[in-house]
Amino acid sequence: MKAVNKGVKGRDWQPSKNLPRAVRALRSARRVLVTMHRGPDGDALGSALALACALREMGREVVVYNPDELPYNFQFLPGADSVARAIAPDEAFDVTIATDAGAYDRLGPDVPQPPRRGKLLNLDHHITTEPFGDINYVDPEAASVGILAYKIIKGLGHSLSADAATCIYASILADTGCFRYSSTDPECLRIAAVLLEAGVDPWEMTVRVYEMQPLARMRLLAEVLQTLEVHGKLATITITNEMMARTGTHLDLTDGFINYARSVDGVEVAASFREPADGSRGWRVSFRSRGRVDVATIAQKFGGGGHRNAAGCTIQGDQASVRARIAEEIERALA
Ligand SMILES: [Mn+2]
Repeated sequence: MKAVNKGVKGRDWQPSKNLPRAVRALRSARRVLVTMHRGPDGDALGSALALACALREMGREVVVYNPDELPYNFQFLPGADSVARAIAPDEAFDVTIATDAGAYDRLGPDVPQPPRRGKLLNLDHHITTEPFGDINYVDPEAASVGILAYKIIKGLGHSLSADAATCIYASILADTGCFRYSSTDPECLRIAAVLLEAGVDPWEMTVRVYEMQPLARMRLLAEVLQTLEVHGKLATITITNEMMARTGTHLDLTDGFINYARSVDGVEVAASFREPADGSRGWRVSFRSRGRVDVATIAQKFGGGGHRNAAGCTIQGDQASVRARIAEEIERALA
């Protein structure tokens, strides 16, 4: 649900210079930690598992770590069943890879401090990402971080297994909305062709990712769509704790709801408001743009980040004031 950063000015990440640095670090590594942003999505998880698969095939010892629940529709990916929720305090690694993270503080709390984490390799494509790695292989024009994983596996001279290909394909599906968003480019389509040759079955992937939805998710969607409001070019939806309790769902099942708001004819920007769960830091606000408004810039004003057409942030306050602050920023951007 991401990208279209093409033409957006940002830091010059020099991905073609940093790819060989990433490959070199992994070539000499024996123990590798692979992690990703908390509350992982299909790209974060798919790109992490693709690298884990390939590195294990190459004889490396790999730990994949995320403290949070994995997205229900990507739990079938090879290696997802062995993602660790915690890391023992005495563990040490030669390289730690972070995929799709955007910022160091989006990683889980158990990522070891230096020197036990080894070289920190930041793999990302967020336009707003921070250069927190020892090596930052960042390409804001990459359709998904899985594309970067693909290039690293190739760079290591390893041939792509069906398992690694499946994980990369999942990451591309997740971040291009099944090859629909403007992040879809010739490069990801060419790589997708190679993934099919490596054994990926597109229909099977579609079924696993999109057509095995829990009934409770559909019930929740029906409730959330009742909250759809359209004011000019801005559409909003709201997800409350009560709705989730009533339908027996949890946050993990709301991914993609916001696209229904953006898909209304005439809407330029959609925002979704998730009520804070007990103990969380505030309202989780997600943004989607059709392309005219750069929502990454808006999210950044509230301490968040993302891509030009898909971004998010967390804001404290009551619902009315949070909505008013967001609406004001979006209306300014639309003007
Ligand atoms: Mn991504």
